[in-house]
Amino acid sequence: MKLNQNIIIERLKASLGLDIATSKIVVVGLGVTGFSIATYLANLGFDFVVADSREQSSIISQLQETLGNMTVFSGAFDEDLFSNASHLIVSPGIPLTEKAIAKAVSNGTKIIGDIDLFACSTDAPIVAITGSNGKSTVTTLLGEMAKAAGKRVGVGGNLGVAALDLLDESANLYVLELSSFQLERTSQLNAAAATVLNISADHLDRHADIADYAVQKQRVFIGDGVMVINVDDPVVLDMHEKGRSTVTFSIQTIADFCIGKDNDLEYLKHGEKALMPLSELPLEGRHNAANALAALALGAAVDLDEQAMCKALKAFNGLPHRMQRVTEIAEVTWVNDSKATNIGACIAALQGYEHKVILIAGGDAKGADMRDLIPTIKEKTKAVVLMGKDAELIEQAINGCVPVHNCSTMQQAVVVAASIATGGDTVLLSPACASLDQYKNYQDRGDQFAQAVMGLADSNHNCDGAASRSSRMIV
Ligand code: UMA
Ligand code: ADP
Repeated sequence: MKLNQNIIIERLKASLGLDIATSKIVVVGLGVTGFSIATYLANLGFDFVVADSREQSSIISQLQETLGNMTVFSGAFDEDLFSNASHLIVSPGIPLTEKAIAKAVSNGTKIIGDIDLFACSTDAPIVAITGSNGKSTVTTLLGEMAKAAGKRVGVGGNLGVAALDLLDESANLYVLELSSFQLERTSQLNAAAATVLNISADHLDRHADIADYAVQKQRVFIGDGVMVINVDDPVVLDMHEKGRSTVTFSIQTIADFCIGKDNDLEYLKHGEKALMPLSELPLEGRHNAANALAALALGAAVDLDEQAMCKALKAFNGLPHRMQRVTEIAEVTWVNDSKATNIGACIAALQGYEHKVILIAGGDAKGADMRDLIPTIKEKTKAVVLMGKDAELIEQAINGCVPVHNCSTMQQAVVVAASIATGGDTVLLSPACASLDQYKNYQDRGDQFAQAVMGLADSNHNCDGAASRSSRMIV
């Protein structure tokens, strides 16, 4: 449900001080979010200008084609422009410590984000999902559950489609994935149900420390909606506010949504009720059982039908680049977990294996302490192949506890991993780092991995017919 324009305009004024007649607004950043903000403001009749630090961009002409001739400042941010504004609506990728923004704040300019605008523009319930890992999986899964339960649901946010682009009069539920960057500039979110899935070190190049990162994540609970709490994570458990309506989930202990055993068979349970056998969950790994329970708990908090949710769960095969089996060549399984852009995701991936794997890791560590990986690397890997900007940092942390091989390209890393692997092994790309030092994004990194692996499959096919018979394409 999208509200009528006059109501939205009134709410923006009452909640955010955005006055259609007097506010001086600068939309800062013109990517997916900036474009959605500009379109939203223009449709409501607000005057505003846009600033983007890139000198030239096709998105500027695209914006002007869509919305008519509007003022876009490109190049270094103008301190006077920002300080003279009443409001800066800042895209998540732009740090609030940016000099021109910090100066404007000290002059009394207000900072808001797209999620604030979104929250003022609908009365439909919002489910808000954040955490260090699992956000996209849980958001997509819950979207599927909502559809199965007959909801007209808008699914997006950090997942890809900007929240404001989801606004639709016919929607009766929104499921939003929210990042710490979005949350740090949000004050109006009053989600019907919200969760912080887990906290592990990430984005420490943008946040002062892990405590600050967790505080920004905690903002997902602003308001009085249902708190969905992962009782297995002590940092998350600490966020619980007494007196708030709460649903808990756990893969380790008893909770509202948890795992129970009956005749040696494990079940996903709601209270005493067995919902479905864990074995019917198509997603691999214990962490995905936690994701399934989180989605069930969030769905229950907004009254989705349980049977419909379980049906969606059984049909959900996961997202690409997350623990995705690429292929098997000569009895070696190759797995693409390129979306593991932090330590927590890499640890979860490794812990899902009962045997030792060959790990391909490295990239931009974003300020994280790589020593946190070591106990799991010791326990779960037989060798580590390293590449990317912070390879040396990881090698120092590993300190010889398992064999390390250094490579400069993915192609090389795959060839080296193949030379170490023997029948029955798994080679896992789970980098524990962001990809931007060497790739366009994590998808590009995952695609290059899959391509290099398929190249091996081809050469295997060309030189060994017998080996090719055991080479099975799974993607
Ligand atoms: N820009 C500047 N100066 C800067 C940095 C950026 O002018 O110093 C400009 C860029 O030139 C560009 C615009 O700002 O024009 C980009 O804005 P943005 O980086 O906020 O990116 P968007 O395209 O608006 O995409 C954002 C999210 N990106 C980030 O948070 C970095 C997308 O999440 C999200 O899907 C989208 O909004 C819709 O909500 C991506 C992401 O990587 C997937 N998120 C991080 C993550 O998941 O780890 C948080
Ligand atoms: P996000 O959107 O938070 O980055 P994704 O669902 O895209 O989360 O998964 C990102 C990475 O984290 C993948 O490598 C995935 O295997 C791993 N992962 C997913 N869920 C969890 C979880 N609950 N705990 C730890 N790691 C997880």
